[in-house]
Order: sequence, then C-alpha cells, then structure tokens
Amino acid sequence: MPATIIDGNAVAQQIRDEVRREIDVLRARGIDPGLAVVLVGDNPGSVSYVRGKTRDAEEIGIRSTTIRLPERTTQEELLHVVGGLNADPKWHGVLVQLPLPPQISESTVIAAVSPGKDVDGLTPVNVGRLFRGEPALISCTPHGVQELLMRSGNDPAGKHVVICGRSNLVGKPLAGLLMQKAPGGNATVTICHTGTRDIGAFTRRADIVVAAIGRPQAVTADMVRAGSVVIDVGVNRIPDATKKSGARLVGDVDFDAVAQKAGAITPVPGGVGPLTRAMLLANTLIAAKGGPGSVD
Ligand code: L34
Repeated sequence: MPATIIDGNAVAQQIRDEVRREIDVLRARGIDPGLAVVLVGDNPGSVSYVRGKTRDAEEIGIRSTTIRLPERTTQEELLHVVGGLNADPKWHGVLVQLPLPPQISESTVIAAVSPGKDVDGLTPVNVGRLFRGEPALISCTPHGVQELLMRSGNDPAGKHVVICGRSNLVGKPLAGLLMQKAPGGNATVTICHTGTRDIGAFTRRADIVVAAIGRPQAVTADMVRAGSVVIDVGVNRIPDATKKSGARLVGDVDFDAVAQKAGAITPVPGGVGPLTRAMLLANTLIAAKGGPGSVD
C-alpha cells in the first residue's frame, strides 16, 4: 500500500493560525512584534525562502523587514548590521539567512546575534540550552520536523529515529531535540553521515528516517523498511528544461519509489519547508513575549 502523504502546508497553516491568535493578543497589549531578516547576495533559493518567510510574517501580523546586502559584503559590514539590529528594540527577531559568501565566517556571524533575538535558534547559547534541556529558542527546521511528526500522529517517543546528516542547521539540533526527555522527544536517535559505513544498514532498522543530506534523491527504496515514516528535509534545485525557471525542487529522498514502500512520507515541496517558515513565526512570537521560559 502506498504511503500516507504528510501535508506540510496544512500543518503549517494550523501553526500559523495558532500563532496569529497570540500575536493579536500581544498587539492588543501594545506590543508590535517585528522580524528582521538579513539576506546577503542573491542565491535564488535563499531569495525565495526569505520572501516566503516575510510574506508569512506579514500575513499573521508580524512586521518584517529584509535587509539585502551585496554578495561582496565584508564580515565586518555584516557584523555591523547585526549589531544594529540587536540594539534596536523594534526588532524582536533577527535572522541571517544561510549560506553566506565565502569571505564571511558563518559561525562568527551567527554567534553575533543576540540570543534573545535568535529566532533561528542557531547561536551557541540557544543550541547549548537545547542540548541541556533548558528553555531555548529552538532552530526552525528541527522544531518543524518535530511538529510535523507529532501533528501527523507519529510521536517519536520510544521510536528509533535515524537522521542522515550532521549539519548545525538540521542534523545535530534535531538529534538533541528528539532525544530530549520531554513531549515530542524520548526517541532513540542515530545519526548517519558521510563517515558512516553502509548507511542503509542503519536506515533499514529505523522507525523514522530523516533525510537531511543535501544530495538529491539519496535515500532510495532499498534503504527504508516497509511501513516506516520518512521525513525529507532536502531542498535541492535540479535542472529541468520543462520548467519556466529551468529548475525544479527535489528532496533528498527518491520520492516516487520510497512512497511505494514507506508508511508515511513528506513531499518536497510541501513538506518540511513550510514548517521551517511556520516555526520562525512561533519563535518570533516567543521572542516578542520576552523569551522562552518567560511567564506571561
Ligand atoms: N539562517 N538559513 C537560516 N535559517 C534557516 O532556517 C535556513 N533554511 C535553510 C537554508 N538556510 C537557512 C531555510 O530557511 C532551508 N530553508 C528553507 C526555508 C523554506 C523553504 C525551504 C527551505 C520553503 O519554503 N520551501 C517550500 C518551497 C519553496 C520554493 O519553491 O522555493 C516547500 O514547500 O518546500
């Protein structure tokens, strides 16, 4: 039997509705939540994702701005922009879209974002808090994967989750989140990466496979157990002459074949991507309320 398709757009809409209700309450109290996004260069993926983020924000009553800087921007210039946003009380959330051009150190810039405004949950402070089980702004894609699992009836508690990929953006924080002794956690987590011998031997034993590799269609049907849940975090633009843009978006999973075998699967587009954007709104709400763990 073919897999159930997990509808990321529908789950994201649910979350946006919930966040919007709370934004309305904040605004009635005189707080006007604001999100500042910094985009360096014109990577077509980044331009599209950032446009989606700010459009979603405006739609639910979060003020937003996108600061666009040229590809040749220096690290010093970018740090100056981030410093200005940190200091400006108009902006509750500050996000620097990745990747950054090669002359800039991503880790230096990310670490410069004020932890209380780090709605991407990528600063060392927030990642550290997440791993320690303390209140934190949680990075958007991992948090989105967790919400997608929970809201599609696939609670990871007690399950074996095999994550393919060890990036700071997805693999590592997702492992921290799903192993946490907390609702939405309690999974047994294995991380596979480029140093893993025979990734399929691990993924075939998984209840839940998360593909966050960054390589188109890398997870094939022979790598998944029948009935398992497959979450595709990949966003790869591959050439396609039949498209007006000359490219199309595919995930890290060989969708057509894996969907014949898995129990449930997320599509690309329309899977994890919309959740990444929705969790950014949720984090901006938390930041505007005074941070995670604050009492309202
Ligand atoms: N700092 N950099 C920072 N934070 C992030 O959370 C990200 N990420 C990743 C890349 N760089 C980042 C994103 O925003 C990936 N990502 C992201 C965000 C949104 C979407 C995809 C990736 C998305 O909206 N995807 C849509 C399709 C959009 C399209 O067609 O271009 C989808 O349905 O999957």
